[in-house]
Amino acid sequence: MTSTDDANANLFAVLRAAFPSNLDAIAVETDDGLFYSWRDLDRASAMIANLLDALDLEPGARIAVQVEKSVEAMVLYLATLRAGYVFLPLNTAYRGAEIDYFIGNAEPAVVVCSSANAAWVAPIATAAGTRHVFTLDDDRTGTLLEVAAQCSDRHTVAARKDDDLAAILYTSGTTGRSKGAMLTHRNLSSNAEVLKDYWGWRSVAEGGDVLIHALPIFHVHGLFVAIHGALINGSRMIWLNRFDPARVVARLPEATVFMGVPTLYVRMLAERSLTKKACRNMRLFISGSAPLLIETFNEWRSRTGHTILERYGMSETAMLTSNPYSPVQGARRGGTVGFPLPGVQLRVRDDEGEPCPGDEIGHIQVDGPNVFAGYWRMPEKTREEFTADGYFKTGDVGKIDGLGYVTIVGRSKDLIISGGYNVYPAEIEGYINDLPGVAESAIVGVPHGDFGEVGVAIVTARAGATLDGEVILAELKGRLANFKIPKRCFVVAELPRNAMGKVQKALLREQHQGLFKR
Ligand code: MLC
Ligand code: AMP
Repeated sequence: MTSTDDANANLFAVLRAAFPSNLDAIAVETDDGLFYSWRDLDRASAMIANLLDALDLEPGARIAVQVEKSVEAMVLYLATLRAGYVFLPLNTAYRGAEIDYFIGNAEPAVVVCSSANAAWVAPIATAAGTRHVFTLDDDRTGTLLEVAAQCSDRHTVAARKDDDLAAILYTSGTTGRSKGAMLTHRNLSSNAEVLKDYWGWRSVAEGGDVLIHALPIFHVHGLFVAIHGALINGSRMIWLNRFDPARVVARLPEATVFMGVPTLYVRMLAERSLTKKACRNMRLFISGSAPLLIETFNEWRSRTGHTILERYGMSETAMLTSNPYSPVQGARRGGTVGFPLPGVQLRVRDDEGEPCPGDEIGHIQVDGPNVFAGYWRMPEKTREEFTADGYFKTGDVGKIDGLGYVTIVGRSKDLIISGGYNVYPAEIEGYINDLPGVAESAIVGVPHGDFGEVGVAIVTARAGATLDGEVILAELKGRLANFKIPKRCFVVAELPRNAMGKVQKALLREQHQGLFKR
């Protein structure tokens, strides 16, 4: 629901209003046996919000956070919203050069990192002008909690308007450096409200839902779709700090909703304990962030009796489409991402920007209250990514059939999605090309049974130099997040090129597509 003039559009206020009336009920139960009530979430977020307020930060200050997953890390997110600042989550896999760029670009007033990383993160933050560095670990320790323990557990939610920023999510780019997608309170709350209805979340009076939360909380899927989904429905969460397929399957009988990227489903299918009986109380399995193979969709249905609901979204837009929840709206069709969500306008255009006739394939463009406010300090880039009439160019290629189902058939952006994480070849090629003896390189995505798709590097040497693929990969480790490291590296005499001199990535993909057969 969007706010009226006198209502507070702060997303925290929207989520807080949905807490159940019994604040002593359990809100989060961790897999290692800790219980947090709704009152705990309220009080702990108030304490951290008071800590932030006491720092006297400027309006719109960014709070950058690179910490291991924990309930306290989620509370830090809620506290940032509550105090009206801008949350900037960072993947825990990012290393020095990556963090240096994000902190330098976003200029956060506060950085929160794990104590294990503080020795290298704090100097980067200080050099970028960050005034406050705190630590937070996944065992409820760290300076953030020590200071917050001194703060009051009462806090008035900061008043924010629809278009005020709530979060910045960095997404890599096909060229150049990462861009910070600016998301407003309205972007996030409108999406949460729509999904609440669309996915049929059950109120406490209807028996309530229980979500198993097993995703990382530094991306849209785990941070927004899953956490907002549970909170805005007053639903309990079973919380795993790390995805462990056996533990998720063991907790399924107590749960009703699960969200995962396709790799999570593939790994759960490898568990013999995954049976119809284990899923007897489940209401809904949701998949997204990467294409779900039809084999996985079918195997899941025959093993569990449940049909996975696949949906499609992006950092810049939160959720865009979803297969139907209710059979009245239609069947859940494997291989499609369903219908545009209520309020989302989605269209398919050809290379010239003209409408694609019938169900022809073209570029997916979107508009709606969920579409972001632009890239942080990149007005030019923002302009390039929107059409003249205000639609965002997703970079995904797809089609809409006669019934309205959207299918994603590829991407116009040179992107590999590996286990739900985005890897941009241009970024990795840049690092490889800087290594001594390298003439040039190409990274292509090839099918992989576990991660869906993984990167493979094909490299050529400068005249007189001798290269070793294993040594190149070892060089990349430590500089780049581990999920970006190509799974194989081949040294070849030359890269195949077309008549225009462009590297033929399609040919390289074809040559290497059998490397990681299921
Ligand atoms: C880990 N590795 C990966 C990888 N994850 N490599 C490629 N792709 C990945 N996704 C590396 C590890 O560092 C390790 O390398 C080796 O691969 C084996 O790791 P593992 O132990 O099997 O990995 P694990 O820690 O279990 O992590 C796998 C995973 C994780 C699937 C649980 O990747 C994950 O949580 N993915 C979810 C991502 C997600 O939430 N995406 C949402 C984006 S939002 P080495 O060298 O150390 O041995 C979005 C919008 C939307 O896209 O629509 O939702
Ligand atoms: P991110 O930038 O990390 O938010 O990733 C967004 C991208 O993930 C989208 O542009 C799509 O390419 C991809 N994506 C998300 N959901 C799906 C899905 N269900 N099927 C295929 N691709 C998806």
